[in-house]
Amino acid sequence: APDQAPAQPFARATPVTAPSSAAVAELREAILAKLAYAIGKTPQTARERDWFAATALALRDRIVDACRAGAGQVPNKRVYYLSLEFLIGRLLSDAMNNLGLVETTRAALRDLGIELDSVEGAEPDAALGNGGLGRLAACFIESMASLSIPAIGYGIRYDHGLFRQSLEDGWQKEAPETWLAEGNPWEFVRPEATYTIGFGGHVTMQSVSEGVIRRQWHPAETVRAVAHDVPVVGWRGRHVNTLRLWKAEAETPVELARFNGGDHVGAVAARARVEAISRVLYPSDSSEAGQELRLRQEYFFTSASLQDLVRRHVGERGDLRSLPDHAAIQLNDTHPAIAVPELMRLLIDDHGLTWEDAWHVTTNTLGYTNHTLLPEALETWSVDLMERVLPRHMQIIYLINWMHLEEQGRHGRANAAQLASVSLIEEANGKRVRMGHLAFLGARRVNGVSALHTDLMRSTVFKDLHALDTDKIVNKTNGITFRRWLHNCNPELTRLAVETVGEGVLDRPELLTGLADHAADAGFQARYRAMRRARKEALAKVVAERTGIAVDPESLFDVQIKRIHEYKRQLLNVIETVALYQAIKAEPNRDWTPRVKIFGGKAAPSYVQAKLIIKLACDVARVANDDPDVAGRLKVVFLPNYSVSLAEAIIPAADLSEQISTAGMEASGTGNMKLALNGALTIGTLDGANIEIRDHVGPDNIFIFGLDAAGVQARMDEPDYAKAAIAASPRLAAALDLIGSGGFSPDDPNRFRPIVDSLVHEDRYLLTADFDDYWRAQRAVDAAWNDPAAWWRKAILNTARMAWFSSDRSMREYAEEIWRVRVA
Ligand code: GL9
Repeated sequence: APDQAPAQPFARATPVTAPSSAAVAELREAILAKLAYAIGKTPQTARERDWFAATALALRDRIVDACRAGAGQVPNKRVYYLSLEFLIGRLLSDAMNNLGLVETTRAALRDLGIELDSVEGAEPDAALGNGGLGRLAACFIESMASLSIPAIGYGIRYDHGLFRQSLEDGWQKEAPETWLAEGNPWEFVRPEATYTIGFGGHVTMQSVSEGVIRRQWHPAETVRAVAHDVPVVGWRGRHVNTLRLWKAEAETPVELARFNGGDHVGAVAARARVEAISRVLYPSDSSEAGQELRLRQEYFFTSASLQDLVRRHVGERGDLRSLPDHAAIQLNDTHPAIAVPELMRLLIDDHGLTWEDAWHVTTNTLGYTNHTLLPEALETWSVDLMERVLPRHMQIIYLINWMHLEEQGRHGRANAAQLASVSLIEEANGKRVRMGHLAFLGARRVNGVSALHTDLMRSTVFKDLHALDTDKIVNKTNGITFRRWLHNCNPELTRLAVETVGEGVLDRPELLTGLADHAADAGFQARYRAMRRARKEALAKVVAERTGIAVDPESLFDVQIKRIHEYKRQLLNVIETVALYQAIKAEPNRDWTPRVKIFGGKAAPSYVQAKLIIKLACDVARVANDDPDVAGRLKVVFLPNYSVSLAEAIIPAADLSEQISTAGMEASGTGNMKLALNGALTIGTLDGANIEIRDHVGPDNIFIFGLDAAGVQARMDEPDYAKAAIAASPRLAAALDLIGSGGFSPDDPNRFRPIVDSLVHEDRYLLTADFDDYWRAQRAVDAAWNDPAAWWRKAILNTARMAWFSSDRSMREYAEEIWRVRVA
């Protein structure tokens, strides 16, 4: 299929000693047996997809073997990672690499006349997430397995993951994604792990003894949550964890009486309604307009996961009051924040604990990670909706809030403004439950995802809650798994690292620092450049196949890949592209640094402005790519259907990494880490983890520009700041004129007026304020590129100094300070 991402065209570097012929023969026979008996095909009738399924099933057996080797003893403490999103991508290369079977598998398939690359290419991405938040969960699950931290990831088994994006004349079109269309060879269905999830109904009260009232929820509607387990094998196959994804199933598959009465559609209508819960991933990045189905999804997977872990604890330990000693439950953003009242409900209503005991257990078991401070992304649910869908939970929330506000009074903090700011209920526009506040109160630790973001949590959104308990908020800077984002996606760089600093680097990324000793070495630089060259040629092929645009691998590949969002400022990059286009046309004979601007990313389907920005990038691309005046100097590419596997092809080929969000708005970023690790130099603002990346790679090896977070706040208070900035920058004004007057849209000259108008009149993301400094930084990039020895030294130093950003480091920090579990 044209939008399937390419498989890696190069041999992986993991220097497993050449596979023994016995191991190859054994795996070959295992694959053939799967092909025959599990798939029902012969080598003659098998398609690539069948070979993929047979290979995955054969490898899954090895994962099960690894799992059984470690089975038997009950771990002292487990981590439960609750996340509405797991953006996994493909699993085959992870599994092969972590089992040390890449070369064995390649040889086994080659014996059968099949190329591993084409088999890898036949695996669909598991795109059960939108972006950074979901991909972080996938990196964390892999790291926990690699560190042998006993963990279960809990999420939803969406039938349809993130939509497929196509570009029709530059306009984004969405189509359903169908990763399960041909089954999923990695998963085990576990019908014995099925739980009943309720919605709606009413709550009864019953006096059980003097002063003790038992409340019982009687839901009006129920749905079954059925576990589907995907085993996650860690590095060197030492440990296997489980990703448990819940599928919604109706209690009654068909209402037979209605069916027999001739109402064939009505007979399955109720089923369709409840099964909608796990049908589709919500394609929003950050904000979602309080839809009931979304609340149902959140409660569905949270309740199933808590019921599951409570049952396990009771089976293993008996008394639920010891739950905090044996379980750490991490809430990935507020999506599972309903866990706070749900755990209270299970402990009190179902298991008879007192309120005090239940609150102690809850607040010593839960942790909450915040991933954004953007106001539109902070979840709130209307009290009306909550009372209708989750009446018992609403009672518990009110009681938690009442006790919390009482306590404020006892501490003499009872002024109205303070109480309003720490209350779980927001009263501004109709009563709404603040899910961030709820998660904050219910958790023992609350964490941000970069140093700056955590500081901003303390000083803005959670300021007053923070004052009540200054130990609660801690920082845990994000990380990325190097197995996927270096070893699997960049075999040449991995081979180079292994040959330079030794094989131990695969286990201990801090050994990468040894590369710094070779950063100025001409011979080493040549090999590093050869790596990049190979990757750029491979990407150029992908670009040609997908877009028909020819790009020259000699050019600087300037990459911005991420969700399309105004705060991420793809528009700043596009406007700079326009200004560069104008500058080249004005002075065609200057020695311009040849650049290819590469964009990739999806816009939420309802996000009109983001879709218009995609259209603008595509229109600018068409005009610039057709203009002989800039040929050889500037190319612009928008790669459709950005995905995890496309990222794996782009990142090792990038020379420049665009991380240009408005300071204070990108909580962390993780693409910034992947690109810098692979040796792309960052052009970025002092936002999120960019600041820590600068601290690690050194200020000379990164291009920083623009206002910092404090500067942004100050500028926003100035009247008409955008008009003033545009007036002061002829270059910006000229670029905006060309865009606004139809220079890139002669068929519809007013098409981009809304974009220009939003900048002039509002510019909420301070693009005009940062434009000139961004231009300056881009020209500094040009100059640096023209000094190859200095450029490649910087690139190598980036790779050498990014070790700290391994998600293994993040997981060790969570384990020690939040979960209190031992890591070997
Ligand atoms: C995000 C932040 O915006 C990112 O800066 C951060 O790196 C990740 C992971 O912590 O979380 N929060 C958020 O809602 N999204 C993030 O990427 N959005 C999506 O996942 C689409």
